[in-house]
Amino acid sequence: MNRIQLVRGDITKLEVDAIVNAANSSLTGGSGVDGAIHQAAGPRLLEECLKIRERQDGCPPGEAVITSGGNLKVKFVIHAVGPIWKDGSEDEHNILANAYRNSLVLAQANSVETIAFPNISTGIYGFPKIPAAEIAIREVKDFLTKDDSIQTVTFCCFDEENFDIYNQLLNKAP
Ligand code: AR6
Repeated sequence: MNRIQLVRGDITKLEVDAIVNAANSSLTGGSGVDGAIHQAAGPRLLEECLKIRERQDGCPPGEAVITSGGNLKVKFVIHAVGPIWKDGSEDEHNILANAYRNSLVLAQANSVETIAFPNISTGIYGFPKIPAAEIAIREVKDFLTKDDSIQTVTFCCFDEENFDIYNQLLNKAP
């Protein structure tokens, strides 16, 4: 089976071991997918995020932290912080790659076998969608070649534009 899957829709509806949240450094929730995840998971998620915040003072861009799934049908939510897009000269590409890689490292450390990602940074944070998808796919493919504990990684695209971009890139010859 292909270890990389593509779906279009709401990530809070997926039944996987872990979903990734496109969070911000304060870990206190927000709008976009962050808002949808906190809304669906219930207040326990924010409580856990606040405990992490006390312990380590938030989460810098490129890093990720893990909580339970609250009321969601997942074991974990991995809160990854992507870069805010400026003009591409502020290390945004590497920070985005780190956000994907560090989420996968956390997933692996917690025996996650199935994980779904939203399109981190391509909403409010304004990262151009095509390079963001190229980075996401590259990081996931690289990780999966070195890891055999994660069975499937699902890219969950909410908007049609991202879905079409991933569809094209994933169906291109390697
Ligand atoms: N399921 C899957 N994807 C979604 C959903 C959903 N329910 N809702 C939106 N998306 P964004 P960012 C897609 O703005 O750019 C928050 O306030 C959306 O179409 O959620 O990383 C945080 O707290 C887009 O493709 O995240 C931060 O402050 C993708 O999710 C800031 O926004 C990411 O869009 C993070 O900005």
